[in-house]
Amino acid sequence: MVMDKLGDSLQGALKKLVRAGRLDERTVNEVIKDIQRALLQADVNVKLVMGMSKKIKERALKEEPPAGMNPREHVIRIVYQELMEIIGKGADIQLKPQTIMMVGLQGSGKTTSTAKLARFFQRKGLKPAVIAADTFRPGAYKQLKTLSEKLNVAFYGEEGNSDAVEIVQNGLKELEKYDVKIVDTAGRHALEADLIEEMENIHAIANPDQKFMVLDAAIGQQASQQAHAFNDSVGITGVIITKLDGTAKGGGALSAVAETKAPIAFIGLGETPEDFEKFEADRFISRLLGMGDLKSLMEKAEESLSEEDVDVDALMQGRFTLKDMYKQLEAMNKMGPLKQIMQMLPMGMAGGMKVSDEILKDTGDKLKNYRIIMDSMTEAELLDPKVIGGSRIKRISKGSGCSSEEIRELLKYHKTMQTALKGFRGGKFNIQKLMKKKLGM
Ligand SMILES: Nc1nc2c(ncn2[C@@H]2O[C@H](COP(=O)(O)OP(=O)(O)OP(=O)(O)O)[C@@H](O)[C@H]2O)c(=O)[nH]1
Ligand SMILES: [Mg+2]
Repeated sequence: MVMDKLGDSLQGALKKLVRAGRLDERTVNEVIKDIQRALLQADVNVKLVMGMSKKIKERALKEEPPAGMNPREHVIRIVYQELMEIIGKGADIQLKPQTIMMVGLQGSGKTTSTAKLARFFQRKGLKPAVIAADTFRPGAYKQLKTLSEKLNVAFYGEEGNSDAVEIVQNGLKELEKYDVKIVDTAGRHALEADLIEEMENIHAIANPDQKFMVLDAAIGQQASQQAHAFNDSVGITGVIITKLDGTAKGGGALSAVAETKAPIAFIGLGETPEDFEKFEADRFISRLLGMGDLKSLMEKAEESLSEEDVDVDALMQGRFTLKDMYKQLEAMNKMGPLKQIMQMLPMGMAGGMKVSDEILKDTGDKLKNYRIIMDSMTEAELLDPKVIGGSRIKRISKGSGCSSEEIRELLKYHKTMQTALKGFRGGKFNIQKLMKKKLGM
C-alpha cells in the first residue's frame, strides 16, 4: 500500500506521544527525531526535512493545543499541516470532455497509466478513448490495444505508421465522439532532442487540455530535474507518480515534484488498472499519519458496489445484521484487498487495532467459514445475533462442523464492525469533517 513504511514509522513516532501527559521539550525532540528519520528513509530531501522538523518543533512547543485536544492530536495536526505545506494541493482534474497527453521517460509507466486513466474516467461515467502514438518501441501498439480491449475502452492506432503526429491527428478525428481522449506517447531512456521535438509536435497538433508527466517513484529526488525538463518543453499540468507500491523512495519523488510546483495528479500503486488513485494531498497525508481516509474508502465503495451488494441506507440507519455483514464482507472482497480497505479506516475505527497482514490474508478463507456457520443459524439469529448464547453456539457448532471459538469469533467480528459502522453514521463520510471535529483543523 501507499508507502507503508513511511506511514508505519510516522505513526510509530506519533504513538510516543500517547503516553505524554504534556509536551515537554524532551518528548518533542524524540518525536521529531523519529519523524526526521522516517522522512529521510523515504528519501525526502534533507534540507526539506530539516526545515520542516524545525517548524514542527517550534509550533509543538509554542502553540497552545486548541481546547479539548490532547498533546498527540496537537502534534499530529501540526505534522499534518506541515506535510500539506510541502506536498501542496493535487492537480485539478475535471470530469468533462478533454484531451490528455501523456509524456515521460521510457518505462516510467505511460502506457499502463494511459489505460488506468481511461478506467478512471470510465468509472466516472465518461466515455474515454486512447490513441497509441508510441511508434518508437516495437510492441507499444499491441500493449495499449490489449489493455484497452480488456477495459472495453475505444482504441486508435496505426500499426506500421511511424509518424506519431499523423496518428494523433487521425486518431483525434476518428474518436471525435468520445469524451476523454488520451494520447500515449513514446519514451526514451533519456530526454533526447528527438523525443522533445516529437513531443512538441504532438502537442501542437493535439492541443491537449492536460499534459501529464508520468514518473517512476523509484527515481526519488531526481524527479525534480525531470519535472523541470518536461515542463520547459510542453508545460506539464500534472504529474502521475507510478510504482509507489514498489519503492522506499516514494517520499523523495513526491516531495521533489511538489517542490517544482507541478501538481501531482494521480498515483500508481500497482500493475492493474485499478491500482490507481487521484492524488489528494489531504487524504494521502491523513492515511500516512494513520488518521484514515474515509473519503477514499467511500469513493471506492460507491464505485465498486452495486445496489444489491449493500444496503447503504440500512447501514446508515444502524441496522447491521449478520446477513448484512456477510454481504459487506463479500462486497469488500470485491473492492480489493482487505488490507487496502482497512488502511483507509481511521485508526480509532477498527478499535485502534492495527490489523496484521496475517489476519487480512486469512479473511478470505474465513469468509467461507462464516457462510457455513451462518447457514446453520436461524433467521431470527441472523437478524438479531444478540440472542445467540452458549447453548445456541453449541447447536450451531454441531450443525456447521465449526468450533465454538470460530462462532464466537464471527460474533465478535460482527460486533466490531457494528461499532465501526456507528462511527460512520450521521453524516457524509468526510475526512475533513472528521478532522475538524477531532483535530480542530
Ligand atoms: N508495480 C507497479 N508497476 C507499474 C506501475 N505502473 C506501471 N508499472 C509497470 O511498469 C512497467 C512499464 O510500464 P509501461 O506502462 O509499459 O511504461 P511506459 O512508460 O509506457 O514505457 P515505454 O513505452 O517503453 O516508454 C510495466 O511492467 C508496468 O506493469 C505501478 O504503479 N506499479
Ligand atoms: Mg509505453
